[in-house]
Amino acid sequence: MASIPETRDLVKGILRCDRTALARAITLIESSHTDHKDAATELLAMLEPYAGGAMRVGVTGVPGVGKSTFIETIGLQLVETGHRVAVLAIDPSSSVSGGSVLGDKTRMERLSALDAAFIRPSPTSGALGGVGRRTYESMIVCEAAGFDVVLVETVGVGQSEIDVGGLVDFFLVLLLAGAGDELQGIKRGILELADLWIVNKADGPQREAVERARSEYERVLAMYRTSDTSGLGPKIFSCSAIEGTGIEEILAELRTRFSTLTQTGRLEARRKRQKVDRVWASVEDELFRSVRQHQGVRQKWQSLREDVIAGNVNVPKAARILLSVYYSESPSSPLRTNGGAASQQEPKEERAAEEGGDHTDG
Ligand SMILES: Nc1nc2c(ncn2[C@@H]2O[C@H](COP(=O)(O)OP(=O)(O)OP(=O)(O)O)[C@@H](O)[C@H]2O)c(=O)[nH]1
Ligand SMILES: [Mg+2]
Repeated sequence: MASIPETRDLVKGILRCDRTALARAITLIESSHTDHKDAATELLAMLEPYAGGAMRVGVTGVPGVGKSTFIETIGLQLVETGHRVAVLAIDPSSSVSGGSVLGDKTRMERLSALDAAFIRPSPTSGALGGVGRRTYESMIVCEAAGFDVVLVETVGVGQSEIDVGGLVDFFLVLLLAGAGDELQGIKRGILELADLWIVNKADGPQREAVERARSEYERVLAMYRTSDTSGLGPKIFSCSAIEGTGIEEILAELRTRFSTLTQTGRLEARRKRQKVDRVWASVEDELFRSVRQHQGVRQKWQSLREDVIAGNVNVPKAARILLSVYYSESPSSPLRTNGGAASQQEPKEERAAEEGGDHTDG
């Protein structure tokens, strides 16, 4: 799997949109095996020139709000109008809805049956971080395979949707009626990140409640709204993902926004910033994984854990002990080549400077 000729074959397969090659590539990306990571890095380098052509849309919301149904409905409409649609569904290990990965696939039966669609559920169970990295890299693969819309489904209960917000061009939050203004446990930060707020299940006896909720959300949104003339500020919609009502308007809005973003150069600027962020997110990921898997750290942790629980060692001390084991027993670690604290100072400052210019978009 790791050899260059094999990677070349994989690239050829992906460019032909061969399903087996696509699936193999994403499996490679999801693997935490060091050899696989090298191969994945090589693969992405070859695919990147062909990527970047899709409209990237993140869809989040509490379990059961209708994300998969919504994605299938807009996916079908997009395919009908000539698009090729890839769906990446992230299932956080902490998901309350347990086992929804399989459910997602079966719930998107109609979409997954189409040649112009590709659906890939990505379990995060047991993985150490990396949701953002894997999703970003899988997105590149899908784009290279010619999909011009990538929809990312993620449950709005944890960190993953915030990571995903930094990967996509648009971020949609699905909401339910009747949950009052407590915003259904969704973090305020997510709502502020969102481009479209969509109250779903506007059908049957709930239709009126949805319209009431929509006005309620309009009021909430008015509190955040700044003077925005670009048409890119957050907006509220309602729809029935099951019946397909309200979907046209949402798609029209996405198309308008996408062309505004493209024509004004904001899309390119946004993606450049995301790319820069991805580098640091990958470093963070890689370091975290490396520390967690480090033999000496794992050994130390066995006894240290008990000391922390018993109150003999406090939290910051315990963290420092683990890190000192990691640094002292990682002679080949690039972290040590420039020596200790001074080498870490620089990137930190650099990062702060980059972050400063980063949230002005949208
Ligand atoms: N009445 C009504 N029900 C809907 C609508 N959209 C989804 N549902 C139903 O709500 C339930 C959950 O839908 P999903 O699309 O699986 O929701 P989800 O947000 O993807 O759920 P998780 O992936 O488990 O977080 C299913 O029984 C759907 O049939 C809608 O527009 N109207
Ligand atoms: Mg779902």
